[in-house]
Amino acid sequence: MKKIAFITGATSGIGEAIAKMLASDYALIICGRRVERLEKLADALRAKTDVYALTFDVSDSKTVNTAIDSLPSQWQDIQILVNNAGNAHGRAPIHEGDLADWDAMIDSNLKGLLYVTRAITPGMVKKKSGDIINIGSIAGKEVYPDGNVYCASKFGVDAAIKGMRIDLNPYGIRVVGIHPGLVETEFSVVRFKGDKDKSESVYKGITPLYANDIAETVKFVVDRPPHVTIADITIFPTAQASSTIVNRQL
Ligand code: NDP
Ligand code: 8X3
Repeated sequence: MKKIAFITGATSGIGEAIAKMLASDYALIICGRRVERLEKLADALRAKTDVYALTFDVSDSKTVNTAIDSLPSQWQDIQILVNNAGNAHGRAPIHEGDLADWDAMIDSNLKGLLYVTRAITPGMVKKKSGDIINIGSIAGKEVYPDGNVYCASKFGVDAAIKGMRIDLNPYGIRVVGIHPGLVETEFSVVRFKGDKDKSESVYKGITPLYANDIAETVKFVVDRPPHVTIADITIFPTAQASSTIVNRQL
C-alpha cells in the first residue's frame, strides 16, 4: 500500500478537495460525521487508491480515540495528518453570542484538532517521521467584528501549531499551518445555519478562493523534499487584503 494520509473534515469543502488531490499519491483515511457523504466519497476515490472511511466527531475525545484505535493494523502507520475539520457557528457581538455555538467552535476547531493530533502523533514520534498539515484561518491571525469566538478558536489553533512544531522538532516531523481567507465552501451555509442570502453575500462581488486552491497548496507543501518545511502560509483571494478589507466589484 502507498503511504497513508489521514484527513479530517473530508465530507465537504476543503477536506474533500484535499482527499481528491492526494488520492493519486497516498492511501487515504477520510473522516467526518456524515456517513453517507463519506461512503460516497470513499467509493469514488477507490478508483484511484485504497480508502478507509472513519466516522467520528472530532469534538468528542472518547470517540476520537475509539475511532483511531479501531484502525486495522495496515492502516495505522499514518504519514500525513491533515487537521481540517471545523466550522464557524454564528456571527454575533460578544454580548449576544450563543453559548452552544461557542462550545461547538472551541470544541471542534481547537479541542478536536488537539484530540486528533494527540492520538496520531505518538506513531509519528516513534518512527521519527510525519507531516501535520493544519488548516487554520486568517481568523487566527486577525480578529474581525462579531468574529470573536471563531477567531479565538483559530488563534488557539495557530498557537497549537507553533507549539507542536517546537515539541515535534526533535523527531523530524514537519508541522505546517495553512491560513486561508475567503474560500467558497459550505462554511458560510453552516455559519449562517442555512440562510442562503447571508451565506451567498459573503462571496458576492469577488472571485473567492475555491477548495481546490487550498488542496493544491497542501500538495505543494507535502511534495517539498524532506529537509524543507513550509511552516506558515496565509492565502487570500486576490480581492482580499485582510480579514476586513475586501474589494467587491458590485
Ligand atoms: P465545510 O463546511 O465545507 O467543511 C467542514 C468540514 O469539517 C466538513 O467535512 C465537516 O464534516 C467537518 N466537521 C465540522 N465539524 C466537525 C466535527 N465536530 N467532527 C468532525 N468533522 C467535523 O467548510 P470548509 O471546507 O470551508 O472548512 C474546512 C476548514 O477550513 C475549517 O477548519 C475552517 O475553519 C477552515 N477555513 C475555512 C475558510 C473558508 O472561508 N471556507 C477559510 C479559512 C479556514 P461533517 O459535518 O460531516 O462532520
Ligand atoms: C474563515 C474565513 O474570514 O470567514 O476562516 O473567518 S473568515
